Amino acid sequence: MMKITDAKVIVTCPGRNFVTLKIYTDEDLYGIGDATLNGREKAVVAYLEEHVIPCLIGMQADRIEDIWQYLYRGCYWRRGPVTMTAISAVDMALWDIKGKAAGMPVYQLLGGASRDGVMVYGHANGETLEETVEEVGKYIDMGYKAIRAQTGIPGLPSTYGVSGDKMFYEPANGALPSENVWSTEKYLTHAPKLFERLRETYGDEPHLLHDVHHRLTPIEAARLGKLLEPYRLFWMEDCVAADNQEGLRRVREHTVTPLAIGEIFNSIWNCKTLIEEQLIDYIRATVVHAGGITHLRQIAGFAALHHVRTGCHGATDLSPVCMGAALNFNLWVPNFGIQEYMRHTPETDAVFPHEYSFKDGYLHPGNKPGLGVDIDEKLAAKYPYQRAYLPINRLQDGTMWNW
Ligand code: GCO
Ligand code: MG
Repeated sequence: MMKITDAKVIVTCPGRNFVTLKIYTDEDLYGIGDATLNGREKAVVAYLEEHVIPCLIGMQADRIEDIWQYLYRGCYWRRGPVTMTAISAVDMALWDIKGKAAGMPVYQLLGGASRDGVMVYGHANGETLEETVEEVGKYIDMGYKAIRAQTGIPGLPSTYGVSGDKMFYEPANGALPSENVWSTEKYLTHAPKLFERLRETYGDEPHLLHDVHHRLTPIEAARLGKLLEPYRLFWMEDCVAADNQEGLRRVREHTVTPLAIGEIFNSIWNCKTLIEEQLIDYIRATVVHAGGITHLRQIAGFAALHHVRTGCHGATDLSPVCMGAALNFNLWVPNFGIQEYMRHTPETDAVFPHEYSFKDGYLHPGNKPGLGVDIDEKLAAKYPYQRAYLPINRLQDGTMWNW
């Protein structure tokens, strides 16, 4: 019987903040889990240190399901991003331990590989249409089969998805939130031109994706979906804010552009209607924010019954530990769709040595027991926490809007 003897939280900022939970056992095995919640990191640190770790000590490390239920049902206050990120971190660390104890990568424990590799999409962006088209070409040259494209909008000084650093896009860029300005009218006339150019330039083959980042109303999103139909997107992401799940029904009634949503969801209860009414095509919930492998597996199983496939969030603010967990999950999950892969900086990769590797548009988790990711604590200690916020967004008249 393997007991949890200790656990600690490691915060490091090799260019951006990452929170990692490390759980120790009496059998000389430890496991790690990602606990990063962009811009709200310290809330999860406190939640883990003050309210979770004291309960874990002495528990049986192999009882992943029971510990999940203990932390979810047992705290009375269910769900929410902070709680669910903390639960996810524990869950990931325990799967890591179970894999190490079994001498197997976690995808083997889940049921084994369903595919040879995990198709990923990269991020191309530019200030202008020309620049964005060129950036997409660079991803095609690197071997990507799927590329997300975002472009600047004439008349708006900055917008979501466009950054100076092309490879390592990082929006959490200020010790206080920076401000973007938004115009739905300008965006709706400009965005379709990008995809027209991309199909003209690169033909039918590459999968093209686009992220609206929660900015439209359902009827506006429906219009965009229709305008994009000739360019056959792989998906249109977060076209509306899904606080109201029924909003997607309006979009669905009007367009056959595939819909993806869910990077900010933290449980099945955020997407139950979306899935069972088949209002979406891809669910973006991911390991670190949606309850770990244990809960994501349930969401994916429910999605599989309703023709919805997975498309896990994989931005730079999810640490390599989450990527390792997501890749083990993706290699197994029957209804896999795609995995987002925004590369980490070399500094981050050095702090989190990992087994996963990229080849010809696919990632593979590797075959090391557990999640296949570790943390170099000495190196991590060289990068202390730095407060950083995501931007906020205002309409041109100053009204607060969704970023
Ligand atoms: C994506 C996301 C990110 C988020 C970021 C917030 O599709 O990758 O929208 O760019 O904005 O993860 O923390
Ligand atoms: Mg997104």
